[in-house]
Amino acid sequence: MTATSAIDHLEELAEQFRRQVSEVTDRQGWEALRLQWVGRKQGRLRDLMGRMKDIPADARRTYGQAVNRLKVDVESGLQALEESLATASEAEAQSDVLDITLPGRRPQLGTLHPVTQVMREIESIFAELGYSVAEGPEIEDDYHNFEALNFPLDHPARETQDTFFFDNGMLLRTHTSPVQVRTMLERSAPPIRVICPGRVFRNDNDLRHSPMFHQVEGLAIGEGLSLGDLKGTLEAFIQRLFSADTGVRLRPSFFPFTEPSAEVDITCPFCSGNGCAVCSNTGWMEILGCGMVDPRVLSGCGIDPDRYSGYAFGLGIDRVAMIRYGIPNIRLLFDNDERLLRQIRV
Ligand code: 2U9
Repeated sequence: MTATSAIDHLEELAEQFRRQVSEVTDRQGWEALRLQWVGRKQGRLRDLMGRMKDIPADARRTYGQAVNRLKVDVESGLQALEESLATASEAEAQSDVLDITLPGRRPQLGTLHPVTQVMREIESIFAELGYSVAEGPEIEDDYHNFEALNFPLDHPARETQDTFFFDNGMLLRTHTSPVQVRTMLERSAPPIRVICPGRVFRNDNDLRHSPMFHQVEGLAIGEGLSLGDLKGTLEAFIQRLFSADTGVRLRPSFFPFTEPSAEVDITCPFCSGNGCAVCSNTGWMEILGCGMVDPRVLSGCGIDPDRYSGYAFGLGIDRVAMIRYGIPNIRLLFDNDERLLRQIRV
């Protein structure tokens, strides 16, 4: 072997060592590599030093220096590999430690929004009373939102201060009543018993009003339905939603779509009707609107008012959620602030 080819061979060996280092994954592999290269008896470096006598005298110095460089590279490579294996095994050992005295980690659970919780509860109460759920579009036309419900052309709700209109005359529904209109128009005949939950929109924004809020409206149509049936249904509903001893009273009111119409108060759930700051010491709280469906609305929706009668009601779900959870400002419901959402779990 010439001196030049012996030195080239050393470079190949250095490359081979680097490859082997990259393949070692554990302490045993490291030990085998160490023996192969720097072992006292059969180590490759010892063997390379032994070949010095075969190198021509004038090249021995260069060859010796090249073997030394390889030796330094191999030794430092082995040392670095040993350290990195030690660090990795320490990390692995630590990750494997199971301290059974540590308290368990409770997984973070999401929750339904308070409005959704109340909405589901209302749906399930009415399901028990024989009502099904109907839904409809949030973008409506004037006919389904106003005309079919007997709103006069000059009614203030038809003004842009109260209703969001699109340029093409369509609008964001101001109540879920158009869903009942659609239900009556679609069904061939009564009996009808539906509740219509959903988002509604009004051009209103203050501490108690949000431009988007949630309503549930209900409608029952059949033969011989009376104001007594309406009151009984609402009492059953309210006493399930609040408590069995909640008092209910109807006060005369006016809506274009019902006649007679009434506002419904319940005894204040905070003071059981004795008077407190929440109910301004009256003992009562307004919660619902209701009435017997106006015969003009029935006939406009294809139902014979001489044969059938019906009642309807509506309530704001957000308001119920605010009363139930003591939330003072409607905007808190829609800010998605986790501090509020975390407190309200069922
Ligand atoms: C049809 C016929 C009648 C739905 C009704 C109310 C009374 C009512 C308000 C409660 C609080 C709206 O969210 S709120 O501001 N609603 O007072 N709603 S009767 O009457 C209907 C609906 C559809 C075809």
